[in-house]
Amino acid sequence: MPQYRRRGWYDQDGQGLQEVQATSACGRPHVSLNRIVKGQDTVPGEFPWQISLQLNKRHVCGGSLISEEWVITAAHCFYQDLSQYQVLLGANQLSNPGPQSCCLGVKKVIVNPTYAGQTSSGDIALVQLTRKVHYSEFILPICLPDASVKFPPGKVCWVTGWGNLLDLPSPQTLQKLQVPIIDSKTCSALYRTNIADGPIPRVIKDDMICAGFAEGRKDACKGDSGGPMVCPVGQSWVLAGIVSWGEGCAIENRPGVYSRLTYYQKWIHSHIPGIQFVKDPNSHGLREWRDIHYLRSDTSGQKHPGVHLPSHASSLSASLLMFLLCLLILI
Ligand code: 4AZ
Repeated sequence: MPQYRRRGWYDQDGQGLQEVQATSACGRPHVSLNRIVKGQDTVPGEFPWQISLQLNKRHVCGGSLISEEWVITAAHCFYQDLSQYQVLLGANQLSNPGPQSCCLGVKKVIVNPTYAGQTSSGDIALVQLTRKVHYSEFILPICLPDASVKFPPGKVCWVTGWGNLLDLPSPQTLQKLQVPIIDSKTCSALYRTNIADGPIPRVIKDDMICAGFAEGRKDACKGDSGGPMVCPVGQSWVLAGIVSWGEGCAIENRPGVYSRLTYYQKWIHSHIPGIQFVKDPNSHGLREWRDIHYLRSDTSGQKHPGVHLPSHASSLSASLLMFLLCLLILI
């Protein structure tokens, strides 16, 4: 279901035929993700948050639209002067982006300060566009997860990208791949099997999340970097990871490693205060049950730091003391 009010067609310079009035709902593509498309090609509008980061008009990385003027991508995509970068939105076929697409310049890039070169932590960057985009059925933001959202092992998510364009036949249609989440301990163990000397780390850090297949064969690759790995949470699609690194691509025991979005909620919020983060509606029941359990533990005498007795409880004990005092006086 489209989450914007559609008044007709438009162009991105505002000089178009008619205009689309968009209300900002994230993670709800007009085109259903369940639609089966032969092979791994996507159809236009299926992943409307996907952008192509271009350096001197050449695709270098993927990225995701997160609001009308911000894109999120990998830190390792930036190695040149900002003026040489552009962001292409609303495209499905790179060699034929079409009138629904739009190319904007980059006003500002905020690279995470912990990023220290390839395969390091902090491979995440915020990109401010030179102006706000108009949402359409081909240009919509992805939801960002609240820090509390869990992406359990085995959860099936999607990674998208144009990959290495040399390998992608014309018209270079955006590719999609289903990848299950792999827990970090298992992923670290996989990365320690058959190790060769080299700079590849063997421990998956807290700000990383793995997804893919121990047997290899299917994976994201170089030109997919910075692009989205999205998972269903409640009724929306949420950005769980950003394509970051891997030892080669689609190699046995070397699944894809992504920057973990939940780790960066505070950092993103500090730079874009107005941005929303979605919670998992299905985890509420568990939280309520846990709260009840905690309350029970409290009444059974267990102490929790920061838990104070409610004021009516202290006034009750004061009244009891007064009653005992009166009783003593009477005796
Ligand atoms: C890269 O070099 C890269 N197999 C990105 C993703 C993967 C490997 C390498 C995942 O940007």
